[in-house]
Amino acid sequence: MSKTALVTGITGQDGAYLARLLLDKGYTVYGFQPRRSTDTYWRLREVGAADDVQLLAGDLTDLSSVLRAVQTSRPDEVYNLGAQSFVGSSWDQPVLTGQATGIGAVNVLEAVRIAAPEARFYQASTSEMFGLIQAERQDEKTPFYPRSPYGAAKLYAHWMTVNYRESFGLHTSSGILFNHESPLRGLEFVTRKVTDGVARIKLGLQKELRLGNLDAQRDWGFAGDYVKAMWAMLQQPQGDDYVVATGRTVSVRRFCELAFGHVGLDHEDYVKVDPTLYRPAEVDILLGNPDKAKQILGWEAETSLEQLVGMMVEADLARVSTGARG
Ligand code: NDP
Ligand code: GDR
Repeated sequence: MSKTALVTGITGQDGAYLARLLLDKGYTVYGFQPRRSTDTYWRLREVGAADDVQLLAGDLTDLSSVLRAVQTSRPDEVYNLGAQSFVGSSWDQPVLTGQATGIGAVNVLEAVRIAAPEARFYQASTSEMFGLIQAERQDEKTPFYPRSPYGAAKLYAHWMTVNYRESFGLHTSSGILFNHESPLRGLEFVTRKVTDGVARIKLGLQKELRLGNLDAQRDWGFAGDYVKAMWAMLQQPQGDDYVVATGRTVSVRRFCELAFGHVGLDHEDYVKVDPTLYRPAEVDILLGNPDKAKQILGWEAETSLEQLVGMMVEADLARVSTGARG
């Protein structure tokens, strides 16, 4: 019999790739979706999943709607991807971030505990929880020291995921995912801001690209690879925590060099540093150790940074030249 999954954050980057993956595996897929006044389905359309997922309206901050979604969908697996996920906005909206990103996860855990205790639960945890803690490579045993309201809210959700496993015996897993990007990434995140800027500059629609801290280093992978790790975690006999990363880190400057270089331009001619885009506190370097994911889940990043940059720049060139949304 086919399985049923409930995915919060289904209209986001990872939600779209995960929906596609689950549909391809024969799942019935329900998406939990907050009401918005504008169309938020462009990503689901891009992966050809918009007509195949069943959407349930609600908000992560509203336990009654989360509970109803779990009761209606009767899921075998619940993926909690919904969140206020932009670190930059989290200083402007710390309370909302705490409610959606922190309490929201607990609302989903509670709904699972009440209405579907046999369901397996995935929490979208993050390398931002490591924050200030530098290690040769950050792994499941590295301590946490979040540096933003977002990181702190995610850390609460992470520990609640662990606690619901240990206290109530629920099958809960926390994927500590490092940055993952794609042509479906939101424009506010630096990689997509860069590849969209490269496309506009190449096509003569923009003259320069203003960025903040170019020295920050990130372990960037491809979102399409990372959703496979989420699914693999829920196929294990026990819930657990896993770091998911590529094991390679580069600076924002180097990302710019690759992206501009892809269309034969020199980033130094176009990138301008704008100090107003610096954050109140920065996470200087993230570099993950995905050995446990490889050993237990058989998961490895399949897409190189160079392939990822090429894929994103090409998608933005096509989008900008046709005026397509995204
Ligand atoms: P996105 O920002 O693209 O998607 C977030 C999703 O959450 C959207 O569908 C959004 O809906 C939804 N959402 C926001 N607030 C609420 C709310 N109050 N109630 C219900 N839904 C809500 O994020 P990604 O796809 O990139 O990331 C998925 C998850 O993984 C997030 O939790 C993120 O924090 C986490 N993560 C992401 C990483 C990355 O590099 N991408 C790395 C590690 C963790 P809408 O668009 O309508 O607001
Ligand atoms: P991050 O992603 O904060 O790592 O969170 P983001 O792309 O926003 O920033 C990465 C680094 O780039 C620097 N930077 C800029 N960032 C943005 N957005 N815009 C700029 O103009 C700019 N210039 C420099 C930032 O300072 C930072 O150091 C992402 C999100 O997906 C989280 O939800 C997720 O948990 C983490 O990745 C892992």
